[in-house]
Amino acid sequence: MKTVLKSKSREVIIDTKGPVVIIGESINPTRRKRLVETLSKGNFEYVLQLAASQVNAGADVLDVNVGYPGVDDAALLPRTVMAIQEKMDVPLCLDSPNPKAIEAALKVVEGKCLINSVNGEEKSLQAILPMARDHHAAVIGLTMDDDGITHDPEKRFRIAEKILERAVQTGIREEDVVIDPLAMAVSADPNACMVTLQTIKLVHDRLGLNITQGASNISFGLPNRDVLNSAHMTLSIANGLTCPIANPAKITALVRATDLILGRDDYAMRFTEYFHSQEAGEGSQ
Ligand code: THG
Repeated sequence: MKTVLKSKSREVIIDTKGPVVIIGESINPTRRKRLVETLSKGNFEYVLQLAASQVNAGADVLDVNVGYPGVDDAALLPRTVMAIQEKMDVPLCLDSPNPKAIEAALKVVEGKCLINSVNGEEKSLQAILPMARDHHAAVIGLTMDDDGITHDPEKRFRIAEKILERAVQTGIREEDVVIDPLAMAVSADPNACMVTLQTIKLVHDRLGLNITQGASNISFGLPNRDVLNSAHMTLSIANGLTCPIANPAKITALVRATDLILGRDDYAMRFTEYFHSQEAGEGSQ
């Protein structure tokens, strides 16, 4: 199954057979106060720097999240999208729980973006799915619903199935639904990663859809986050994860290595090219 995303003139194909597509996570104000400060003043220099450094480090798509207490993201998200696409030719993932912010950003985004996100709640399905259809966007479906977050992989799977059914009924193509099995902090729940890994496998085996996750979520509150994120990333890819939202500066090398091991990188071309590009200093900004 192939999900095609587009910027002004470039196309990124997320294929369930791989190789893995990296969605850069860093345009996100969580612990990045400077991002909100600069954006609120209409200064887009820092966000453009985050965009360029992530692309140089291996991001294929950029997640754009400007949500922060006190920020009107229905106004700020479209302005940020415009600033990024004026300088960069890379598909975007519009990240907001606020349907009004998504709608405003869809009006200005070029190409075919990924909406982040819809979930199984009735009001979310009704607000987001028609927008995705009307703007020919792909959409991430979070496996939670009106009952909240379940810790049973079979139940998360059933929510994924429901989101897919509703999307198709609305007029969205099956390949434009990308499922998020919910990656949560393993410091808070020792079983959190296993539930996510099992959900990935069920969605991969039974629905054959592309799968994303906020991969760095799992290591919140723990030391040595990079090692934990890397171990979880490899296992997730082996189970069917195809387009993680992650920090490319920290994860691209491991993703290239995993694709190579899984037989998705003929003659180690992508693996080798990545190392040469980083040696040449592209990733060091
Ligand atoms: N699913 C979907 N979208 C999501 C998430 C998800 N969007 C937001 C989030 N979760 C994924 N994005 C991030 C962004 C940053 C971090 C984690 C997840 C992060 N930042 C470092 C920190 O907080 O310490 C700071 C900077 C860094 O080291 O790069 O961890 O689950 N669909």
